[in-house]
Amino acid sequence: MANIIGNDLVGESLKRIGVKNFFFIMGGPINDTLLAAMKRGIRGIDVRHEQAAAMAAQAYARALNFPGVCFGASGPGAINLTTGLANALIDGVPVVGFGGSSPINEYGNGAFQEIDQLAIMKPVTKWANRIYETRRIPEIIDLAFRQSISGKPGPVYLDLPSDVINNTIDDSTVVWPDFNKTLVRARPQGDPALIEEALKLLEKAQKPVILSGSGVLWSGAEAELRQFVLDKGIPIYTTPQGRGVLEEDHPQAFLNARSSAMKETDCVMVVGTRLNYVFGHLKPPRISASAKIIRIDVDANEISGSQRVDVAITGDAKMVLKQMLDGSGTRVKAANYAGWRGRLSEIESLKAPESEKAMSTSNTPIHPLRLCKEVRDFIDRDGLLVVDGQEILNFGRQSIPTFFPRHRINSGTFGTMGVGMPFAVGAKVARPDKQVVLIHGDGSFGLNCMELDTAARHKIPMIVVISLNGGWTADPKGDKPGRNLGYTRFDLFAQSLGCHGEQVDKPEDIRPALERAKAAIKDGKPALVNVVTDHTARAVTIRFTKTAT
Ligand SMILES: Cc1ncc(C[n+]2csc(CCOP(=O)(O)OP(=O)(O)O)c2C)c(N)n1
Ligand SMILES: [Mg+2]
Repeated sequence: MANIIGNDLVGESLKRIGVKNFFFIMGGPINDTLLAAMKRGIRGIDVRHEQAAAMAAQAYARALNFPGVCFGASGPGAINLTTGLANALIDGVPVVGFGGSSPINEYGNGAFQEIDQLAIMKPVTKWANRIYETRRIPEIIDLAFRQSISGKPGPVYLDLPSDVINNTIDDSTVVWPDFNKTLVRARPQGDPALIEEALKLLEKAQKPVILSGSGVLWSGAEAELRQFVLDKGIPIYTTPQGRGVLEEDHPQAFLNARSSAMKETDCVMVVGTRLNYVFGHLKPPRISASAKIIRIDVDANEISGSQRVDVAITGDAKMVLKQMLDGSGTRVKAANYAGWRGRLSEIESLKAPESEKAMSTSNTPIHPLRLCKEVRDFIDRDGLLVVDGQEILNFGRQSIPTFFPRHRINSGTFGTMGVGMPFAVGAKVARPDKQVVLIHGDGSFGLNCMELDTAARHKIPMIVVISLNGGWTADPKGDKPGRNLGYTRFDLFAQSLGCHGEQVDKPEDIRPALERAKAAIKDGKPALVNVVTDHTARAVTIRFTKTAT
């Protein structure tokens, strides 16, 4: 029999689960908890705002398909996690957030930083709980990680009251789960009868498309989906979060024909994605009213009665795609859709040169699309690209391709500005072997720009490219409230943090500046290139929603 303190139970649990990194800001009562994890070899990255800790954890999870971990101190520290956790909830990303909190035995007596953190966290997480008994710390941490990845993934929160984590107990009373099994994913198969119905619809179809999302990546089903797409010759379009399943320069990637494909298709197979405004809820005129709809989702609740659906398969994407591959034989074959691919290929070859032309302007101030072209031609094929902002996000989405899954990390349907810097930090910590490039709007950069300091202190080298259009969004008419921010010298700000920093005004100077940035990050510090762009350039994109900014 020996004694053990609650903090060590937290550190030991994280280690046994396989956590290698976490993001945090120090403070009571979690300092000893953080130390307990760090002394077990887990890297703690102290950030400059807790929202950034949660966002970095989200990007880390997306890059590795492993839950990201973040900590906030009690009261305001924990509450600051909420924006990042909410963003992870809307994006369906497994993040495990911990918050120190005031002691249970003083509840209601006005303890330091006392507030009902659990109540605040419940609506912004998939699951939130408080640990009341020291001996149950490992058991409940195991449950938290399981909750984060099971079914549709999402963020979870655990409240760590100071008296629970600072309590010393007899270690023989501790409940130890088998942490080797914590992150084993459940893989429900689809109902074979429904698989058959889905295959029959595809067999009858002449112009099928596959729409997929990040659910495919969480399931690890990218190889099965790629095989299905190529074997069966079915065009695929993904959500911004699910990009890279098929390399976007593949002859069967008809990116520029997206809206025509959606309008003309007669059968849509939706795999691992919600049907929200990104796909126009599959309503006409985006998708024809007569098209047949197949849904494959691990979460039956996602296939709600109000959505269009002909065959609804609840199951894990990897398993269901395997079942479909096994069951389809030669019934569903690429030759059936040769005409359809030909049509989309024609549209592609007409439209691709138009996009290239729009990206090749040489005006000053620089058009954001020209900036995107320079980054596109510069970034490693297997580099991770993070983008944040509005105009620049839209321009970037249309113009810079993705070649591998988990290599494109943006704010999703929650549209959270400020994710860029923390996402880039999380992505680089997850994949230190890869080049990480972040394109950031100047306004959104301001929200978490101190994460450049985090990156500098922790030697997390990345290239940050700012689209400096002097404020929030484009403003061709000059009529938006609070839009103008001026032309901040973010290059000098970067230099003041010990980073490489440069400002660029002319299009031809972008590439050489990016090359110098690439050379400069070799010593482990980040680099920032501040590019003055045209404040009147408004991204024309499919109108997603009724509101516009
Ligand atoms: C946290 C948050 N605050 C405010 C908004 C509203 N908003 C949406 S786009 C945008 C402007 C982004 O400007 P910038 O980052 O400079 O990129 P640009 O559009 O200029 O390229 C704002 C403020 C938001 N989506 N998220
Ligand atoms: Mg801007």
